[in-house]
Amino acid sequence: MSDLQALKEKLLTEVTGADDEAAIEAVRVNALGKKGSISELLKTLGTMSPEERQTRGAAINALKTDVFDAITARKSALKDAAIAQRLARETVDISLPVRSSPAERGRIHPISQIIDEITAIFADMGFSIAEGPDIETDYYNFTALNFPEGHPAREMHDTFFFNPDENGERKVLRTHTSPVQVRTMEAQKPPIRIIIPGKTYRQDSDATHSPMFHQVEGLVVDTKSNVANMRWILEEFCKAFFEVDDVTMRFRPSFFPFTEPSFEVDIQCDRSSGPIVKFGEGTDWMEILGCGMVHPNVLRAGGLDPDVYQGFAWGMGLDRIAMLKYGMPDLRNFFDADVRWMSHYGFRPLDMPTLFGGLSA
Ligand code: 2NM
Repeated sequence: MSDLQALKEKLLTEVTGADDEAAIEAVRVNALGKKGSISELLKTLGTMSPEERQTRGAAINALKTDVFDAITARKSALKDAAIAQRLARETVDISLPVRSSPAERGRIHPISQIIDEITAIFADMGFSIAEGPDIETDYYNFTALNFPEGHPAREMHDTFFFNPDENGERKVLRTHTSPVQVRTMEAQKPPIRIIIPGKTYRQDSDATHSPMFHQVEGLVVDTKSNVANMRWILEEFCKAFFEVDDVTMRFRPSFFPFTEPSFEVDIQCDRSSGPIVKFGEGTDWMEILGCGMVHPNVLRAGGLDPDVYQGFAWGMGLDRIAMLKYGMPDLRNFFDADVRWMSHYGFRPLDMPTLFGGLSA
């Protein structure tokens, strides 16, 4: 076998043996590159006699063409194979469900949900939302609300007091949202129809009490506001909030410094069927809110003449109501920031409570 024949067989074996694009490129460089075996042979053409060039020269050129064609064919086959392999590897199953977006996975805390529900109900009755600071002065938290200086209720409320400032003034964490009512009366003329959702603070901590809790209070002031108006509003609220057609309510006489007369309101319910209470009917009563006609001293503190204006107000704690409405057994879970609890008890962010679309459906 001639040396050219032997080289051809060696190179063609290498071509067949190259099993990826890098390997075939290496074969090409070794044969046809600047210092490749065939390139070296081609360099000898110049030293040949014309006869030799006709036979051996033609044979070298034929070898070059055969090897080049073999490399080109192998290269293109390997390239096709690489593409086919990649297509197989990167196959996407478009029938798989889409992974949910953060906006779909996020959850609304039950307290935020309750506030949104209550806001939707009162907004429908023409109420606005009012807000105020969590850190209050003694004046707005107590004095303006008809708690006299030294009145035991100031201590009864288990208030969180700040250290006195340079003027000797002792700020408090508000024990109710009622200071906002006084601020609103100072700032705007009647008719006033507001609700005030917000955080409130008292020194109290167990399975049903947290030192930070939530309230919604309401205030209506006009020239002829009366207990009958208040009763209707609270009844409409309860029907909408507990999502029932009828509620039986009971108004018991009570006492608050800021209202006279004052009432505690119970709603009829049925606790016989487990942790989720049925509201509106049954044989049990459950206290849900306090209310009353705004005391003349409070109207005066708000800059209103009690001979011209009368008002009624109410307040309810949200945390216990949320526990009962949604069957959550322990209040402390509300503030644990536990994602598992939130994904179970939380609400979908795009299901906003409305009266026409359903509050908590
Ligand atoms: C309650 C119960 C009864 C109340 C009264 C006032 C104000 F400032 F207008 F006088 N705001 N909130 C009130 C009345 C709050 O919570 C149980």
